[in-house]
Amino acid sequence: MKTATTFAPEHTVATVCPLDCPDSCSLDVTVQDGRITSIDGSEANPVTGGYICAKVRRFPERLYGADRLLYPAVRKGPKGASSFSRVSWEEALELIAEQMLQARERWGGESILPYSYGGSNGLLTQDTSDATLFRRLGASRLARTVCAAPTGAANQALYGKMPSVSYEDFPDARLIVLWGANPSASGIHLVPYIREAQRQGARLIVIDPRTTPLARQADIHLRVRPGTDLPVALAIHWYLFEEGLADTAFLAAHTRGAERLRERARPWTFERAAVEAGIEADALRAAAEAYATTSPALIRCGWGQERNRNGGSASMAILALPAVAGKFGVRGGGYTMSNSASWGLSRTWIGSDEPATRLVNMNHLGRALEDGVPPIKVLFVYNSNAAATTPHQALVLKGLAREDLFTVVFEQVMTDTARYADVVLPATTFLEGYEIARSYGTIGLRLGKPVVEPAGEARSNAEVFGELLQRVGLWREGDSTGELEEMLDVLARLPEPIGTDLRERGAATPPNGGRPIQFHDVWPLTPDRKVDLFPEAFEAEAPAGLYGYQPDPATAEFPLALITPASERTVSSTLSELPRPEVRLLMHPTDAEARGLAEGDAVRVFNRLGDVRCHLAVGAWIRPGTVSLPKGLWRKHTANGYTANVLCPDTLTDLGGGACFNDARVQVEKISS
Ligand SMILES: Nc1nc2c(c(=O)[nH]1)N[C@H]1C(S)=C(S)[C@@H](COP(=O)(O)OP(=O)(O)OC[C@H]3O[C@@H](n4cnc5c(=O)[nH]c(N)nc54)[C@H](O)[C@@H]3O)O[C@H]1N2
Ligand SMILES: Nc1nc2c(c(=O)[nH]1)N[C@H]1C(S)=C(S)[C@@H](COP(=O)(O)OP(=O)(O)OC[C@H]3O[C@@H](n4cnc5c(=O)[nH]c(N)nc54)[C@H](O)[C@@H]3O)O[C@H]1N2
Ligand code: SF4
Ligand SMILES: [Mo]
Repeated sequence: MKTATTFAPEHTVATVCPLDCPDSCSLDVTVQDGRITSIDGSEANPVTGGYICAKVRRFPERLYGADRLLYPAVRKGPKGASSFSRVSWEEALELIAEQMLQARERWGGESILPYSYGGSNGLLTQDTSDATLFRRLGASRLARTVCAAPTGAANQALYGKMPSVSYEDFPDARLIVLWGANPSASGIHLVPYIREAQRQGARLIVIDPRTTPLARQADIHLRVRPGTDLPVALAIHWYLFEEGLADTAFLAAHTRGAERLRERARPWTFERAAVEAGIEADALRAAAEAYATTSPALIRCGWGQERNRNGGSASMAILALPAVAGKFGVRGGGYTMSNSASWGLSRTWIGSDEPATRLVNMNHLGRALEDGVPPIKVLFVYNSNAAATTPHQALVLKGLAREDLFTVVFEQVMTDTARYADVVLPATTFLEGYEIARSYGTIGLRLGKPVVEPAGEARSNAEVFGELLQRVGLWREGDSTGELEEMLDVLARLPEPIGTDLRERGAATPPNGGRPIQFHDVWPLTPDRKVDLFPEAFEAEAPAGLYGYQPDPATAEFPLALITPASERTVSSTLSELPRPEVRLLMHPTDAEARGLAEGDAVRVFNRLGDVRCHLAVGAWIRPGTVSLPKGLWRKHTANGYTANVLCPDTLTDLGGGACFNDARVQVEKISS
């Protein structure tokens, strides 16, 4: 089926950006002679407001670049050498079907592991026919935990993922707390709303180990040591409770567990928390006072604070603050967390029931490939660049190099993971197919449509998984075939009027105009409709108990915390194929001086898991004791072919089984370049 129709020589097509970014921009895409010449923001979505990020403006370079995968291919050289011969789709799919069936026959369905995460991040390209295929095969299941597992668990346990404050309501806040979030890179359309609030007199508090662009504009910047948000948040709770500033009426009416939270907060005086976090106790007190005494007060909770051993309890303690301080019920008050659950959609379109097969935590990909029982014999990677984005990279690469592993990588470009494939399959981008984009910053649901014909022989996920279902003999009457049919099928299964709105207008109308006031328009979706400030079920799961603090893993040998924040050049590792300025490790001047290092030095960043070789940038915009490399690098970006993930442990967060990327502790030394 051809997806795009024949167009006039130059015209503009309206669509939406579905990438893993909270903003979900509406786009105007200009096409000339069947090729995209430019991509810009449109006014269709007021939050987009006619502008987009530089990353997606460059997307045509991905579409038509040298790294784009155009044909199916099979490996001809050693694993990882990126040497392939072109084959037909027929041959490629037949080979994959045969390998999956053989593995299932010999080792059981669990020897097949599907691996996927962000990708195009919409409702069509994941958890549709792919889920049907792997469920019917009885494949191992994947716990999607590289991101948002701890914040998701916290938000679910406390509030049942109640819809949260949308960007448009930030100007109503008199105090904004940006906690582990850097919208200047990771969701740029929030920034003007924060600036507008500031123009109207709002104060800004930023809690981040780096002096981010908004930290520079903040009234208070708590430059915390990574992983110490839990003591900081608990100290604010303790202050609220002890000073009589907790909203006792709200707590009595709408919450349970407040006393248990209060108990756990008790040890955390400002002084003690400040020592742990490496900040001034007075600054912490000032932040707590401002929060307690200002309304509307709004916390934008990001993901920076979740990626460590305390990430679950920390996120929980942060999200509990507006309940204890009584900040709900007014526009511009409450919290903002992921809004992806705010439509209340359950994926009823996945046909088959989920089997109770082995569940592999995706942060343990390396371990699973090393010693899984039964062994993993077929790895099917799509919507992910696992070799670059998963912790304990050395173990992941070792697993991918296994001669007895059959790896399929279904991708748009030749990523670090695709290089290890036995079969590579070319995928369409969101500009060449349909997608249902669900925003997670604002509350939005929009239909993306094909703007141009697929490049080369690229196919959509729906087509490929649909065809594989047939080839393994698991296709059933009623299963959709092809992308258009799958899209219509999903639209038909969405609750009305969402499906009709998307079909007819390309956008669904969100409840409450997309701007819910928490505890006025929306309420917790917990079983008893109350905020559960002490979700008992987690008490046993968390190694130090709920709200229990696990100390910094730094040692004398590896004293520096390595963090990997989102960069403005990529979305995760998507677009990393494009040229960028040389990547450097950022270090504070005092740390550089202590090691006799200077700007531009060739350095080795190392710990027991591996090392990264690159050059050094020295700057005071990171706190002492912490160093930083950008998230989303590819192996080509460093001198020795490893990214930060070679230094990141595959340990899990206290709650939710999330990734501990920011628990990497390292040392840095000079090398002769
Ligand atoms: N341009 C761009 N946009 C993106 C992405 C991208 O890669 N590039 N990724 C997308 C995805 S997948 C996600 S999940 C979101 C992430 O969105 P954000 O959470 O905003 O991004 P991060 O850079 O992961 O983390 C935010 C900040 O947390 C700080 N930080 C690190 N460790 C800690 C800590 O222990 N405590 C505190 N308080 N702060 C800490 C970092 O310095 C950083 O400035 O962004 C999305 N948007
Ligand atoms: N060290 C460190 N590592 C991190 C993080 C960190 O902060 N520090 N952040 C983590 C976070 S927040 C996240 S979300 C993960 C993201 O990790 P990944 O999910 O691996 O994200 P990407 O690197 O963006 O890879 C997505 C891939 O899907 C492909 N793709 C896009 N659309 C489609 C499609 O329709 N079909 C198919 N078949 N493929 C498609 C893209 O080309 C891209 O290569 O990374 C995590 N890794
Ligand atoms: S990546 Fe984010 S900011 Fe950029 S176009 Fe997509 S939704 Fe907008
Ligand atoms: Mo993410």
